[in-house]
Amino acid sequence: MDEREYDSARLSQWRAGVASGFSRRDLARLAVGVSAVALGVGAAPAAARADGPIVKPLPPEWFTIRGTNAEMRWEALADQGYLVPVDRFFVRNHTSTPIIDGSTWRLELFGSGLRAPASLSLRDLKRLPSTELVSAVECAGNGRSFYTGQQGQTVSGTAWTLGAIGVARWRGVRLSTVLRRAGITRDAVDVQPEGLDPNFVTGGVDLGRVRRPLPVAKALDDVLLAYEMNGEPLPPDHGYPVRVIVPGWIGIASIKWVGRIEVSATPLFSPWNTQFYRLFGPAYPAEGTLVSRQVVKSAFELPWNATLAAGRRHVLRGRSWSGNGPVRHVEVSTDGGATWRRARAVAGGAWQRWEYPWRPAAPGAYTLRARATDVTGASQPAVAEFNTQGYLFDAVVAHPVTVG
Ligand SMILES: Nc1nc2c(c(=O)[nH]1)N[C@H]1C(S)=C(S)[C@@H](COP(=O)(O)O)O[C@H]1N2
Ligand SMILES: [Mo]
Repeated sequence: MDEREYDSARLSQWRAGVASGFSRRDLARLAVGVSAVALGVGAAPAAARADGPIVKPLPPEWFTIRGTNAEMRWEALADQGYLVPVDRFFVRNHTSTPIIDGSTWRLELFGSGLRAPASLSLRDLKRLPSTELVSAVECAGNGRSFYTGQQGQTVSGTAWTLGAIGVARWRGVRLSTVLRRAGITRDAVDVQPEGLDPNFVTGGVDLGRVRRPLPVAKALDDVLLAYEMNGEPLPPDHGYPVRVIVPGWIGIASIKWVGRIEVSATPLFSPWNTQFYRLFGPAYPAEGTLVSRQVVKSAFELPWNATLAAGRRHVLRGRSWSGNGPVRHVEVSTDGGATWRRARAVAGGAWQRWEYPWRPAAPGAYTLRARATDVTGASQPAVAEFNTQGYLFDAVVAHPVTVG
């Protein structure tokens, strides 16, 4: 499947009025903030609310709070294994974590791309053949603050550093299994999961439930309806009782607290594929470019401005990852990007762990850089291409440390 073709075909159908969901007029209204938009969001069961936006404890040594979100500090992974434990996993909430009763929860499937509507309980879902998958969930805005911090550019959105990513083991049922049993038709084109969290209201406009369409080819490929994370039932903040996991794609595709899935024979639109999660800017067409797949990134398992002893051998550790598949190699520079040497690969898969021995001779200020190349040959440039909403920051990040 060619994602660019998919997007441009849908855009022309949208202009021609063939698509359903979020209209061009809605987008125009949203852009000028005139009035509330009726989105035709159906009745979904009300969910109880927690006190704050996030339920789990957020100790400051592991997390930085950013509005309704919590970013993982990279030093929180320094003494950890391959997976990110639930207690350290970042949280990205458009509003707040809903408290859902798994015994009354149902997944409703409907739309013009199904032979008939279907409804499943959690027990029904758990009776279907299950599968396990180690996959990253990463926000499209991960690294956004470096557009400003490294490139001096102004972008909108949460000022994440590099901690809006986590890798976990997810267990659940393939979305394809559920769609086939529900009778997906041959003319289905889009599949849109929708969350049970509160409606997202921004700029005085109620955008309805968090939702974003997936092309049917991806939905039938490797997408999971997950009910377990690292061997435990999904925790409330990460989507209890069931969330979508879309390997390789930006975090917004992996809808949490999924309650309804629309399967459509006509293209679907939501604010999350028309306004948000599109690349706008001088390098992009006026209608923007849809974001689906993640880019290549690297991070050191060190605090920002870490202090390291001079004249001693240190082992710098880090992780690199890409939405295109495995990382092929990682290079590290400790001299401001002048010279690069290969890091030692430790363990690969959803992300690549690596280490690099370093003996800094003289005290002073240094910047550490890591640059990964993935299986497709995609690598990390010195400068990321600007887009107004600061998505997909793939440039090499200069990590400052003090040698004392
Ligand atoms: N229903 C719902 N699903 C959602 C979101 C949300 O706010 N509501 N946030 C999305 C975004 S933007 C990201 S990056 C991931 C974050 O997943 P996590 O909080 O489990 O780390 O969830 C996605 N799924
Ligand atoms: Mo996100």
